[in-house]
Amino acid sequence: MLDTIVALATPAMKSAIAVIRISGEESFEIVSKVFSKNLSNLKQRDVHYGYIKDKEKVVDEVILINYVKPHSFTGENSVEIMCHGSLLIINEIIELLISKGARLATKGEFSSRAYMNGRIDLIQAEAINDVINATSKEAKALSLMSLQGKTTKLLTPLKAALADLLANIEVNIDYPEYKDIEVVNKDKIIIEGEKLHNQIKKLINEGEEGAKIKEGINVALVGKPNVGKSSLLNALLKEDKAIVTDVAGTTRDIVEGDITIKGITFHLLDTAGIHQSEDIVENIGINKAKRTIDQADIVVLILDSERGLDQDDEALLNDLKEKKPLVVYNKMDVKYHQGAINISAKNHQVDELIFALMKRVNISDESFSRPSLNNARQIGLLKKADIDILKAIDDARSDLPLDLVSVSLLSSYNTILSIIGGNVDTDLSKEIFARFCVGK
Ligand SMILES: Nc1nc2c(ncn2[C@@H]2O[C@H](COP(=O)(O)OP(=O)(O)OP(=O)(O)O)[C@@H](O)[C@H]2O)c(=O)[nH]1
Ligand SMILES: [Mg+2]
Repeated sequence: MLDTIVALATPAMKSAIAVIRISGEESFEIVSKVFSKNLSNLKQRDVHYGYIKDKEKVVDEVILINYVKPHSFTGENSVEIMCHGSLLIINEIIELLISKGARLATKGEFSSRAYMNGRIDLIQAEAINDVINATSKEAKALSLMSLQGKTTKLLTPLKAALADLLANIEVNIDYPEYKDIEVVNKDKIIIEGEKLHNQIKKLINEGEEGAKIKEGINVALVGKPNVGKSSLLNALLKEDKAIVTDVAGTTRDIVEGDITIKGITFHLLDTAGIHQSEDIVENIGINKAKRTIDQADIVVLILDSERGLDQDDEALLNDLKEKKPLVVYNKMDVKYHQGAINISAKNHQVDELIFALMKRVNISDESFSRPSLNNARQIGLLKKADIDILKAIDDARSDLPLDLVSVSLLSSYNTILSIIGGNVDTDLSKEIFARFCVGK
């Protein structure tokens, strides 16, 4: 039997109400030992009013809800105690519950129990965190779709098509006498394989779009010293965050800030001016800037309109070639460069850059309202599943025997399943038996 666990579900700070959560087989018994009412024999969900007591001493007046398994978040008997939000009271109640047999929950343990008890799949478990951590309402909306199971459903047709194909191959090999069965040959595998490959590719593309909305875009502001990188950061943030001076080499550390435009969060990273320097401290900053460039999704290379392109700019342009930087002329109040992106950071005129950034991100409107498999784990597994499908198509083209081709298909199926977190063995046999009366 698993331990009964307890944890504070609301932030550990002073508030009007706090919620303490208990889950596990003995939840009702343990809470009954400290509550003014006996909950041991409860058969359905209910709300109770009463007192938490330490022997005869009243600790707090509370409302609690009991959930009877399997109808709770974790799938176990659970109790939520709503007490007054004083840290003293919260600690006293939790300590009391521990003294009566509960154990402090580890991080994510309630969700992991929900997953183990089949209340949620892995995609939903990940979504819980994403909903809590979302920094824009668009990102939250996407995560909420995953939590509601809409994202999991994206995999249903893929799973079914793969299971169909696998089941057909299996039956063709093992039960050749079975007459009703569709013949699976090399051509069929190639045709079905291509369809699967296209479906997965679409999911990957949509996932990558969703990831941009959910995770945001890292934008590095780079350039030689004094071109106005920090001024640009401040203008975009509409805040005096970074130090701006006319001394070259002002910025040393990375200065960060977020802006959200039309639902897309940009993580802006102001960097040290890059040039040949003898200064030890400045060089540390320049190295940090170079690392920031490597990790950026978009690099904005800022040039000084007045000074024009010089050797330092040319060197940077050359180093950044692979990153395809957005090249921006700052200080347009001094000089305007026709045909280029012009801004004036100092005067907060940055529209042309914002327009170019949005164009570069290029997210379709549907991406905001469409469920997608959009975290690194999900996208990585989709890519792995795709590689196996392509291998199966290749194997079929090379006339490999069906049972060998099906090895890659099965691997792809298992990978798809592991995105949801299903049990591979039972799942495929269930799929097969659902389709055929083999072995009846
Ligand atoms: N005329 C004009 N001056 C600007 C503009 N933007 C920035 N400056 C000036 O350029 C100088 C350098 O600005 P910063 O923002 O500190 O430049 P930086 O690129 O961050 O410089 P480092 O941190 O030293 O690499 C300051 O004197 C700014 O006031 C602009 O749009 N027009
Ligand atoms: Mg600076």
